[in-house]
Amino acid sequence: MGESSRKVDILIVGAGFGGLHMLHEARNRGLSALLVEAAEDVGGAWYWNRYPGARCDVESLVYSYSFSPEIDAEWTWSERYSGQKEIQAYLRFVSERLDLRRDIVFKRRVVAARFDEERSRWDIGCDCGLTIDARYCVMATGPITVPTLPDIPGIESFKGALFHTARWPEDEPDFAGKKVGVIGTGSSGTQLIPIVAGMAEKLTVFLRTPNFTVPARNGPMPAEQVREWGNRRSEVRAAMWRGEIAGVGDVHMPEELRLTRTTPASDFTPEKRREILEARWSYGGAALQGSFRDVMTDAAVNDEVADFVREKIRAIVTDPERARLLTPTGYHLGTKRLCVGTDYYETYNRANVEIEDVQSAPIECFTETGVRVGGRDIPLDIMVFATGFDALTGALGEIDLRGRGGLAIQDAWAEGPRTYLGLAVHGFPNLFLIGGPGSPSVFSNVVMTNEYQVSLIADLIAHAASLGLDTIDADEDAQEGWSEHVSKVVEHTLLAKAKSWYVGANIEGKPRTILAYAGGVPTYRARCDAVQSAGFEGFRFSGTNVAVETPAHSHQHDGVQ
Ligand code: NA7
Repeated sequence: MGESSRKVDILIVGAGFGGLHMLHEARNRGLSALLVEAAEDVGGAWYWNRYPGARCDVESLVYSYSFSPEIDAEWTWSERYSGQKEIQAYLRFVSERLDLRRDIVFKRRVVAARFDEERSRWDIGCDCGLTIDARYCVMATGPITVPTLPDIPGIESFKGALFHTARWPEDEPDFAGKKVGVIGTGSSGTQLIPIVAGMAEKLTVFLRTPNFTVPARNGPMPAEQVREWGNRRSEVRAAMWRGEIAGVGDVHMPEELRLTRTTPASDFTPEKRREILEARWSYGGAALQGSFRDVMTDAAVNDEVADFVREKIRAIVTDPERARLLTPTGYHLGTKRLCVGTDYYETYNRANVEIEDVQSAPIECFTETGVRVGGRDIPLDIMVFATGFDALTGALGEIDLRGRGGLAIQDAWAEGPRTYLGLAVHGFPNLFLIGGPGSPSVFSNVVMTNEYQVSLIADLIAHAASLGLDTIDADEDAQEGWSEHVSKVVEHTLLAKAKSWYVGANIEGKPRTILAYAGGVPTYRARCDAVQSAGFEGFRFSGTNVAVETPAHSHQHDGVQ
């Protein structure tokens, strides 16, 4: 076979955190593996989201791999919350360190994957004609990777430049002396707005729903914290798995403050609660959402935290009308992802920044020279869309993915995604998901849960091999049980009321269902560990009594040139 077709044990889609680790793990387990990536380099979401200000909202010390003590020891983060460039550099470093590139094909997009029932293998097709024949297929396609654009008439007539934050060009656009518009004030818009405001002649923010934004308090990583991390990382990560340290970090938070996240708000006096909120606001980052155990389950507690942020907004934004427009109302804090920013509200005190309230008067259309809002023409040289993603199901929906009987994933998930443990989909044997629907994914430190899923998938494949079987499918009842649990877990939380991408509400026609598992990583892990201890209960193993190919050297693919 030539370069246009490959045969491997395991095909992995996506070179982000999950996919790269899966490739390494597959090789370690003696499987021949190939990774296909649409971009021209590693990084996944961190390759594409290179807009000014793109930064992690989880502390970098814990937004990093733990599976290799060597990598952990050899890499030092320079900031508390790393920027996109540094995170991509880290993934490049890992790729070189583990010699991953030799099994990665870049600039190829998987467009079709069909399960061949007779051979119990996946036939995978890429946009360029490359086909891959693989026993197993792992979709490490990322939970938030497919960008969405609002449907605004006349967009093709606009003579200026258009950018989406998630498809940012390598050559940085020049904002100097330009009139720039931004649509979207979620995490991406919130990070980008202060940076662009500092470069553009004028910035107009087209604001629909104001978000709750907390200050990151980012800064250089203090040397003593790096040293301390070197001694404490295993202990901290174990505490994270037990739920004692939040997935977003809180790594250096004083113990007394950290523990308030496991205590109901009512255990504290109103004065003490205020003190805790102030301390967490000063600590910075999404730690505020974890101030008390019941922030996401008790509306009154949530209101207290939300009111605290609203007060901060009014204290920072000097113009009362702007402060009013920027103050979130009508939904609970955290039901839309809490934004972590730097100088976000302060930016609205700048003379070159305007707010257009597009909730009251939506953008009517693009014109050649800008946009029309409420009958007024607003001139623009550049419009930036920070308008979000078709989250969790978007990436798989773009692939012509077919399981048994030619069933398309879009049909299997017509009423919302159903998975077993977020790992597998009934009727799609030997297909595994990392960070996908029904897993903790975006409700967790996704790097940490991805790592756990990678080892589970590898163990599952090894288990099948030990049985001499080659086909692994999720049992339908087990899948239903898990999917019901995923829905039930949010019933008692405020998340169920969310009108956000967490439930597909940002995409017209997308079924409204909670897309990720909100039961917490300790519960998820306990459930998966129990399943594994019971011989991977809920999975069905079958096949032709052909053991998984285990080549002596991982880089020797069958028939691969
Ligand atoms: P988000 O959080 O989905 O934010 C998208 C923003 O775009 C949000 O403010 C939307 O307002 C706004 N939007 C979308 N369409 C429109 C139209 N037509 N008009 C005005 N405003 C619009 O995406 P992000 O990229 O910021 O963040 C996604 C995740 O990536 C983030 O949570 C991190 O985990 C990384 P809306 O709220 O719908 O009124």
